[in-house]
Amino acid sequence: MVKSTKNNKYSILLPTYNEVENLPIIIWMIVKYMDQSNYNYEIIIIDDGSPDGTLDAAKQLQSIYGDSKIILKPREKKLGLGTAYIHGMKHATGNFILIMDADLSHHPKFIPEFIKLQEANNYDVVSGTRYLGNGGVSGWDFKRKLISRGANFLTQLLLRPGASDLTGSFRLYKKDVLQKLIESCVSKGYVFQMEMIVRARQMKYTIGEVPITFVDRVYGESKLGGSEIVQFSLALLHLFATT
Ligand SMILES: Nc1nc2c(ncn2[C@@H]2O[C@H](COP(=O)(O)OP(=O)(O)OP(=O)(O)O)[C@@H](O)[C@H]2O)c(=O)[nH]1
Ligand SMILES: [Mg+2]
Repeated sequence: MVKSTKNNKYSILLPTYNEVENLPIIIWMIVKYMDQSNYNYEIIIIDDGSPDGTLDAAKQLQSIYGDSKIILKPREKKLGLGTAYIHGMKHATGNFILIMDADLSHHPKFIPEFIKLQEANNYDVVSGTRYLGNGGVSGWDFKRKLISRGANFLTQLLLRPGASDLTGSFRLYKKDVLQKLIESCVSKGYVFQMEMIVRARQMKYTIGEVPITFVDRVYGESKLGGSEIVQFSLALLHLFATT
């Protein structure tokens, strides 16, 4: 029996803030890998009023690839990643949602691996992981590695979520599952990804993992600061106390 995947459609959510250099490359790569595998998909770009002209670049890309492939759902100003996903999901026509960063840290070559693993096991969620098998990070300094490892380690210790990469955001979800997860999540910012996967486990959703190599952004500025670290720790403690 050959399982048909023809009815599946993948909505790829790409939140952008000042990604004008990265956007054309990431779109080109997504199209390349999705077309190669013959998947049915759409790319939804949620730009939050980037001052660098990301939206203009997105419009040009839309005129190249067509408006059934590239969908633009911009917002006036920077409102944060959590709400960007919700906003994008509202307009998604696929039964699966793939979330990834637009800064080339997440390589589109992994998307078909996510999809194949999901199909093989009917997983509710497939998460990219830097902490299993061939996964890893490249271009991070010691401080950033320590923070990421530390956040993962602490969360593993306190919450035992049963997934190896908690702070990553490169993930594939069944759409209805993502909807329920987002509804149940209270945190905003960096910690949101961690809460999503912890809740997924609590709600007894099945999670598959694909080792990914994560490459630090080359263009644009990093936004991870001290306040994010504080927020993460507080949210972790909150989850620990309440779940
Ligand atoms: N729409 C929208 N996108 C955002 C916002 N903040 C970040 N992004 C995008 O979300 C993705 C992840 O953000 P990043 O800035 O790369 O966050 P990070 O990977 O934790 O940190 P660095 O890569 O080191 O900057 C990127 O595609 C950003 O352009 C926002 O407020 N709104
Ligand atoms: Mg990034």
